[in-house]
Amino acid sequence: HEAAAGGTAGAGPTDGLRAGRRRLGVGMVGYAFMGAAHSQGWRTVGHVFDLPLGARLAAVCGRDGAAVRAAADRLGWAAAETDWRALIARDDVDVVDICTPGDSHAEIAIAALDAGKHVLCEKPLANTVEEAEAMAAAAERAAARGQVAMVGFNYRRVPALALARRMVAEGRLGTLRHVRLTYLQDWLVDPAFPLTWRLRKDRAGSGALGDLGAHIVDLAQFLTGEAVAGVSALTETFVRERPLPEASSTGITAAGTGADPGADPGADPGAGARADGRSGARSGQVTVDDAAVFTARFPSGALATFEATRFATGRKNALRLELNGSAGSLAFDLERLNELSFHDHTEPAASAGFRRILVTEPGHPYLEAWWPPGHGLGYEHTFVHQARDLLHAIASGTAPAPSFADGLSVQRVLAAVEESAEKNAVYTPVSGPT
Ligand code: SOE
Repeated sequence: HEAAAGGTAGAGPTDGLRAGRRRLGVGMVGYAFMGAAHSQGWRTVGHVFDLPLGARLAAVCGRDGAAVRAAADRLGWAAAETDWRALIARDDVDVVDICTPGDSHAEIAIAALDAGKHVLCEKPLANTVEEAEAMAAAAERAAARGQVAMVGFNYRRVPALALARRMVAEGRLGTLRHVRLTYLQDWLVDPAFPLTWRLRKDRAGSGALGDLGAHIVDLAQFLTGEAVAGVSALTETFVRERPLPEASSTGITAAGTGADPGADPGADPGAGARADGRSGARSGQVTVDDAAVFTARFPSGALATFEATRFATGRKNALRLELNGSAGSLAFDLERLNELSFHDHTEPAASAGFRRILVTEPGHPYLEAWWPPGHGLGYEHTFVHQARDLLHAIASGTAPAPSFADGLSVQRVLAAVEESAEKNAVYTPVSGPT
């Protein structure tokens, strides 16, 4: 499956790959929001980092021939395919990058691994624990053959969060007591927002829980180095019926801006679709949660709280977290992603307090290759870092992080949250004498 060596004169756009190093062919399935973000990562990685292996954007795949060809031109892919099986079978594809809704992750990932390809799969890993288990088993079999399978929890690659992990591992926070994470967005507040794939359980697995909650569960486990041991949850669907989407509607936009991986032309109405007698407009049932809140316990005894919602007006992509330990605390907000707040509790109380670390120094994770201090990175850089880490894992033959096993562990937490919410063990305050 080897593609042209890097640095060959006349072999297309050049990047920093040293002569003689191999360039892997990437084949990507899905091409809207996540596909665009991943494309940016693959296009850029070799121009920024000194890599043991390069990447070539070999082919992109989607069902609509004209649309996928346009996407290939726009995003920089050498070829377009309309059948993911044909993409996997290509000799010039070494890595299969899955950017589709969750209902196709398992089938594509397992087929790609069985065909000898490395795999990068968007989060959440799957729609069910059973699918995630099958994927993790396929990844384990493939690892024995030297293949790598990684799940796309890209926020691990925000430099400030990689630094937070380093500080926790170094013991800068002492014994962790509280782990507090929220992931807040507001794009579903309008009840006229259409019933796109992200609102359908058969396509997305769950709602805010799998879309946003998966990120914060992964981050909590990544930052603490511990697996969630038990959860207690509430979920709610605030708007239970929505208009059916137009052909151009996508996952998080009402009309086709091309900004989402789930561009879903010809989406079928889904369960519960009906004709509205008054307007003639058709609507359907929302079959996922709009919000999930849950508490959790870590084996060390630390307590955690999580909140995931698409109904937090004014919050666009507010992934916020705070860790409190016996020796200090860390706080982070994705809407200010170059900053990490740190309180060192070992300092004299008179001068201690939260201070802002500007995470743009060359000694900070991933920053050695970017701009001078203070110039800052953004959302898209996390996908460049993801591509970098995957290429390093392939080159060194080491297990990638987050692995499919990590994705499965998140999936199990999501399933436990759903089970807890269904059982609805809510205790009513007992009234007594006033
Ligand atoms: C939409 O809610 C979304 O694009 C998620 O699907 C992504 O995983 C998250 O990073 C940003 O928001």
